[in-house]
Amino acid sequence: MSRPSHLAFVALGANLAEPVRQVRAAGEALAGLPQARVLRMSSLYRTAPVGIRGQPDFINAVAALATTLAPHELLDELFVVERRFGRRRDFPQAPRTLDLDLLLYDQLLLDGERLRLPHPRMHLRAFVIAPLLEIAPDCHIPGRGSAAAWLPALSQQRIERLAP
Ligand code: PH2
Ligand code: MG
Ligand code: MG
Repeated sequence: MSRPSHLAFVALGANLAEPVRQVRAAGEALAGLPQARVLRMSSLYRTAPVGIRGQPDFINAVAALATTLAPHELLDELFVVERRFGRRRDFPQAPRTLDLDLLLYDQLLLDGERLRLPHPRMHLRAFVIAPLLEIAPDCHIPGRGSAAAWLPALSQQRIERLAP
């Protein structure tokens, strides 16, 4: 019997080594994941670093996936892609060639050691909410309400949509 399909949202981010190229290539890597299909990919956004100082701007995007993978299986696949892109974890929030964060998996609430869903800070980050709304304007964040309602509070965060 085939496994049911789930809707997952993944945030892509990079601020090292030609980040535009990294994020574009990461979108293609997501398309190559087993048991997952990219439904939508947002534009790329140039964004000021949040919560860290003295780092280059990021390139961010959000992808919507249909997947038959369970949340932890999907997380493992995202780590595989990060490693393939040369991600090292020197210290928390070190500059990165590629960061893939699982934001949402259906409307699942999860509070595990390895994985918390929804991503606990996603609603506070313009670099997540703006691309998310581009591909899912009606998106609801479990426990947080509509994603659109958070955007006005994030207007101080510098973010610029790049031309395709
Ligand atoms: N990721 C972080 C911390 N700060 N800032 C921006 N603009 N974009 C990111 O992807 C980002 C960040 C931790 O993963
Ligand atoms: Mg992150
Ligand atoms: Mg991460």
